[in-house]
Amino acid sequence: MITAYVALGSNLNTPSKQLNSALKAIENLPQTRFIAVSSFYQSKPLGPQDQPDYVNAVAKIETALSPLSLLDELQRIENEQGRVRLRRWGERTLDLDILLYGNEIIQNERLIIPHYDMYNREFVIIPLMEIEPDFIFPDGKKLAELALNFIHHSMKKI
Ligand code: ROI
Repeated sequence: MITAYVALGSNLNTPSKQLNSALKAIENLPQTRFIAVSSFYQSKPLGPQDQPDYVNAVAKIETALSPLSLLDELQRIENEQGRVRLRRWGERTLDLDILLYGNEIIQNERLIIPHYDMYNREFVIIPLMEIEPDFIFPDGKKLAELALNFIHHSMKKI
């Protein structure tokens, strides 16, 4: 079993409901054990500001699925929850991104792991910090050090 972290985000159609039903679907994934989820955070949009605030969280799982099978399953969940994405960097019903998959570095046309921009996103780093404060990234960076960049973050736990 490989430990993986999944970022959840939504800013349409009652975001916290979207996250809750995605978490139920993640709990039911084949060959996968659900370990933990962070609090839900309300965050200002990264991208165009004329869109609703997001709700974000990070989940920890253990899985025997390959990275691409896990991606397929997460995309299925996005689609089953009626995913809409109105524009690039714009509002969406549900985003499920694989942040990390063990210590693997993956550069595939469908999948880049670690997530290419996770170090810069407070709505990823702060929830991850909540569930894994001692985490060290595959490149040796310490999560706790990155989190110092966001100590004055404006996200509210909801
Ligand atoms: N902004 C926030 N706050 N949270 C997200 O999950 C999120 N997801 C996105 C973009 C459009 C980049 N902005 C976001 O995909």
